[in-house]
Amino acid sequence: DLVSVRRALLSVSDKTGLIEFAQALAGAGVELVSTGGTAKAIAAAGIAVRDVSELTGFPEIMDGRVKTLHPSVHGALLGVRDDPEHAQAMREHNIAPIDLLVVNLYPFEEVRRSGADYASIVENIDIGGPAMVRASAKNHAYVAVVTDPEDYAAVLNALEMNTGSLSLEFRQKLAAKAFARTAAYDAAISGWFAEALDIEQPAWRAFGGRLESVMRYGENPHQTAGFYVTGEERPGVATARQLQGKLLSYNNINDTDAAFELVGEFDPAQGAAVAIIKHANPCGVAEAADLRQAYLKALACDPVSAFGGIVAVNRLLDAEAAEEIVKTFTEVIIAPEASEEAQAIIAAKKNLRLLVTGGLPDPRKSGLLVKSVAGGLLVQGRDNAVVGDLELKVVTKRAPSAQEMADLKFAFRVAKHVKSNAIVYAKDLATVGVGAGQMSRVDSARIAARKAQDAAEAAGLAEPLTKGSVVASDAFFPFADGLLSAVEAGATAVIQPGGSMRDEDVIAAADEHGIAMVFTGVRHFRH
Ligand code: 93A
Repeated sequence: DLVSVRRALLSVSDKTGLIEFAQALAGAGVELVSTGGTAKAIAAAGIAVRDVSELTGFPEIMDGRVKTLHPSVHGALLGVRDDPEHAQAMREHNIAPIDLLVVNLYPFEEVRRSGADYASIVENIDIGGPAMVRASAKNHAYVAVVTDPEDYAAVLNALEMNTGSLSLEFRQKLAAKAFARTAAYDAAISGWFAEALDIEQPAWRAFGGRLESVMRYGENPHQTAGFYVTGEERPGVATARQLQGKLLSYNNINDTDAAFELVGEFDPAQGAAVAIIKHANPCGVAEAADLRQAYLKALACDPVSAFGGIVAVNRLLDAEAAEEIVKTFTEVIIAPEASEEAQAIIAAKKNLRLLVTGGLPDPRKSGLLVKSVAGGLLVQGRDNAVVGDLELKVVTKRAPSAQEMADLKFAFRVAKHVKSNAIVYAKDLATVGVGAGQMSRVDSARIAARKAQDAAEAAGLAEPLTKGSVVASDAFFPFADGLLSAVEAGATAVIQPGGSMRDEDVIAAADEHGIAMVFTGVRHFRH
């Protein structure tokens, strides 16, 4: 079952880890053959490498469109070594077998995402790469094919364990991965055509979507993942243009969506809004006169959690805001647009992804939310209730002041985007404490208050930021305890749906403490 690796052909666009890998292969006595750019990179590192043109006796032509598409290459990859006729053909045509193929393809997906022009996207459709990958994967009985730099270490490890050979089981796994890669690659190409030509091809559709990309992994590294786009014309992560940075991961896409849907709640004509998201929950949201101020206010809510977060803004990203954002390690920035100066500032952070959407999503628009359960799919309409459209009912003796009312609406808008049970403290149009995802509402209230306390201590403030704040709850307080916890934290006004059997108790507790409370009549569960 073992194949002894004597000759390798390397042809890679993504040159990550290439030199180390080539060095180790050469060190193990493997003869290296390579295409133009790859050969150049290997030779520049002082490693012996032969150009594929030497093998084919044919130069690379047509700007590299034809470089490996040659019988000497494909015969070397496809020949059945044990078949006397194949062996005879190889001898007759002077075809030296290739035992290891290392290829990653022209970066079609990245180029497409970067918003390149039609001709550049077409030029990045790799033909020779997939042909070699498929040939080697088909002939895995004799050839090993590596399509992911992440696998270089495992290949070297396997070579060392088997003294220069690779097992059938290992080659089979590599072949399966290779075909998954070419399938995803072609799906991306056909998907691009569908979009460019505005045609629908039902055969690609699954759950009303089309496979946009296959990610390296899902929520965790041991899970596989793909990204389907539905074609819904909603400015957001699925339709955004990525101006820079690595490809988005599964979690990045999920969090970026949460971030942008949240800032979509804030009308840019009314104010600049910023949301910072971690694990799909906001750890800071604020509205201000400009984005820089809004970002600083949002960041102050929970600067510890903001590290490695996703930042969404509701206006053109300007240089002043970009300048502040890059001071904290951030994974993704998503904005309707970004100024040239802002782009230049962000360009200094190579890995930071910048996405521009061309607009904001309409929070009132209907749409579908899909979630899977064992053996089924749950489908519901998007939560498109907006607090500004609701009839708010003051239920306490004291009515909120104008400032409290503005903060209450702000907090309820944010609470809609926080995993239940959601408690959001806000002050001066900025969150000061967010409690998310707890099984009891009172725990969410306590966590939000404690986070506000932590933020105050970190900022060297004498008082917790919840002092004189307002609080929003995504669903009714079933008992007075949640409300009392908010009172204890220093909140002066409350917004919640109402509708509990014990509303009277909760209202009485509010009145007793001089709290102003409004009912929205609408709940914002989010799980
Ligand atoms: O333009 S191609 O479709 N024609 C080919 O014959 C060919 N052979 C390899 N693209 C081809 N490749 C691709 O070139 C590989 O898949 C790899 O992505 C890239 C490596 O080129 P270089 O070594 O010049 O950087």
